[in-house]
Amino acid sequence: MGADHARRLASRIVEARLSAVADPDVERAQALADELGGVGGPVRVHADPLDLIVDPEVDAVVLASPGSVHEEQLLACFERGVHVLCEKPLTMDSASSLRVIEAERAVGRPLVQVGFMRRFDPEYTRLHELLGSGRMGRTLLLHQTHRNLSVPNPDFRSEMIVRDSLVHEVDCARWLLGEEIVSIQVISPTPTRHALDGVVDPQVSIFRMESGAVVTNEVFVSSRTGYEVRVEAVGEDGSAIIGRPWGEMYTTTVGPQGVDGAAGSWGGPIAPDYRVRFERAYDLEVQAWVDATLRGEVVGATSRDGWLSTLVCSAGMESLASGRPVGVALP
Ligand code: ISE
Repeated sequence: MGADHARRLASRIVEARLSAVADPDVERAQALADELGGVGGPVRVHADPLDLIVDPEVDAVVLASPGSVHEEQLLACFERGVHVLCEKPLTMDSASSLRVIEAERAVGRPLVQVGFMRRFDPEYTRLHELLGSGRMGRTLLLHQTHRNLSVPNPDFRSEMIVRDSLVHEVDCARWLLGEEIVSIQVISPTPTRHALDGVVDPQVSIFRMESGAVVTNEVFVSSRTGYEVRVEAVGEDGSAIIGRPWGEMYTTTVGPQGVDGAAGSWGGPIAPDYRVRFERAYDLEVQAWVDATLRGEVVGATSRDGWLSTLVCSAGMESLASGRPVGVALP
């Protein structure tokens, strides 16, 4: 994801220049710097992200590191008072997210945007506007589907589905409905034979919202079909679906060898991963971050949104273990 954002910053985002990259694997960072250095001027290379954060050439930082190191890196960004786009999850638990929020407040101005890129996806923003307009009446239900092709990490664990994947659905439910999640239940169907040993995949979870609305979520990260993310919203006066794999255009092909009378079929490719499916959303997200940073503002999901999603995911992990609904201790 870091390389993806670096390429985006170097070539597609206006009013920004990629000045440095950091990776403990310095050879990898150097190869990226060599690739992108020609595009917008030299790119400095650091092995330690904390050195990048204090590099005088750096005015703003994108963190695409694992969530477990976000707290330390965010605090270093606050020390320098630089804006930061931090990939989700903000941190791994509520206590560390709260420490981040307090440190940001101590700086005296908001600095963090959390990388919930779906808030910038054109289909999601249309659905957000529609639900907010009230044209479908009150929203009663959301059905969210989130499938990944496969899991690249041999150390993958069931909790990562909650913390790294379901966290998007948590943010979308809160943002689309404009209210908080009050309880979560994670149900474990029979795991696919393609899941790693001991991994609960797929998972179905149910959110209860403050208004009484219910959100159902399927997260299936070894689906083997591709990257599929969609939502159906059901209101009192209508329903709406986004993220259909066939998008805006529905195409058909003739039947086998064009035989007269044989029914045709429809179909097309499915995106292999989020970098492809949400490419436009990421571009819009990073451009909005750069524009807001230049104005000294923050757009999109804030550190508070990051904290609240972490809080829901912690309850989700408790429910994953027990199978029972767990209340979210909202402040
Ligand atoms: C990954 O970290 C993401 O953020 C993707 O959007 C999600 O689909 C995937 O499951 C996560 O592992």
